Amino acid sequence: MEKTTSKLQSITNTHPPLTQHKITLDYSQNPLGDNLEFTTKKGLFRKIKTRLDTLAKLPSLRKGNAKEELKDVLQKKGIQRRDFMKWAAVITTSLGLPASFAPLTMKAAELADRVPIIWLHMAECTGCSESLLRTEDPGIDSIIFDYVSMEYHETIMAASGYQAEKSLEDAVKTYSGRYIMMVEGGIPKGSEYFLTIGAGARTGAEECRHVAEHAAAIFAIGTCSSFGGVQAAAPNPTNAQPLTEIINKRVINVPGCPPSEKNIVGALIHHILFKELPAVDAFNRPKWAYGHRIHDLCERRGHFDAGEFVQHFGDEHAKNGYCLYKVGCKGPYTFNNCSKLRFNSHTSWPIGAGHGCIGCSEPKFWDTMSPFEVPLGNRYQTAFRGAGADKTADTVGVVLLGATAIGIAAHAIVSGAIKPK
Ligand code: FSX
Ligand code: SF4
Ligand code: F3S
Repeated sequence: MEKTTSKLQSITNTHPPLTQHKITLDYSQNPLGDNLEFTTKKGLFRKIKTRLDTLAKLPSLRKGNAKEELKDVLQKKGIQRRDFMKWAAVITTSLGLPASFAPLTMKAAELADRVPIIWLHMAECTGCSESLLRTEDPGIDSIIFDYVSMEYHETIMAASGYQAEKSLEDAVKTYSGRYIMMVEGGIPKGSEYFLTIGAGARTGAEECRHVAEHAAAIFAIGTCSSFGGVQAAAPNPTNAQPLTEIINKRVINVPGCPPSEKNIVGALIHHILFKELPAVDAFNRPKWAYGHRIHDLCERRGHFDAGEFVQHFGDEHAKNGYCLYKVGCKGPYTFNNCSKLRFNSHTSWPIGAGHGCIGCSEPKFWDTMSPFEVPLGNRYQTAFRGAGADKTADTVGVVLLGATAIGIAAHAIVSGAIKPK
């Protein structure tokens, strides 16, 4: 005891009280230079503002009503400034930025017409574009995608045939090194001619390689271009592959079948704010959008924890909004932000509508997560000597413990599945 006291005394004698320490940050002495400044809120704000000021000096690239600013476009559609501010607050916090940065997000949206976009369609259903382009009651996300400088997008452009190919070439040449490339759909590799596009019958892979060569940033929009998707499902007759297997440049994946409009627009706003690529997970998905499991923020999570499950679609428990795990929900294995942001201007989402998550933002989900209305647990070797999460839930006996066991098994599967590349 005596020894301890004397040791403590010697520490307090040699170290002045903490309150006497003055912490100063001298950026000129900092070996990380700008990086440390970047980590402070003020420094980050300054950095983004400088980036936006530079963009603001560039002319709008929109054709036609080029002088019409976003605020006028929103007003015409009956969207109030207050709604735009609310939208900006949601995007800002989703991107992991302080709420006080919302004015910067609004500015970034207003400058979206300074950034040219080339959007390519490969083998897919166009649901990813549809996620944004709904014409009935378009939300702010849809309007922003209408406002950007979309230089090439086969679904919405008027040109066709050779004229369309010329538009693509013109856009690549004019905006070389500046445009964002967004790709929707899986891409046949090897026998590339399973997918040919346009009057010149160029293969999808050729088109991707050509456009990627001059792109400033590349986004795979949807699970098909991110991971192969439905056409890459077994037996994958066309050898469809994700974009990363076709080109040799860094790709940010924005999966989902389809991805939500918020994740597509968020990816664009992040690029406008930072010009840099976002922090990503092991599957190159932005952490701001795919950092949590569906299960973590699900509105039915309380029922899961209480062991209250829908046993069959249409039963009393379904009417009571119980957890959908036993009718196949894959929310515990799926990383996405649907439970927080929902779809269609925040109106609903799969689990809200009464069906389990099918794991649509995960690699190979058509093969690994199906049959979609059957729980996954029994088909995986888990921490419970291969008994499977569902069997465990049924046999443990204590309802709460059963639910917890599913949670543990789900964690085990997820952490086993996610390995850095
Ligand atoms: Fe795939 Fe996009 Fe699924 Fe469809 O086109 S992600 S099939 S919703 O829409 O690529
Ligand atoms: Fe929600 Fe599905 Fe998790 Fe149940 S299992 S809490 S429905 S995500
Ligand atoms: Fe897809 Fe599941 Fe969201 S099915 S849309 S990741 S709730």
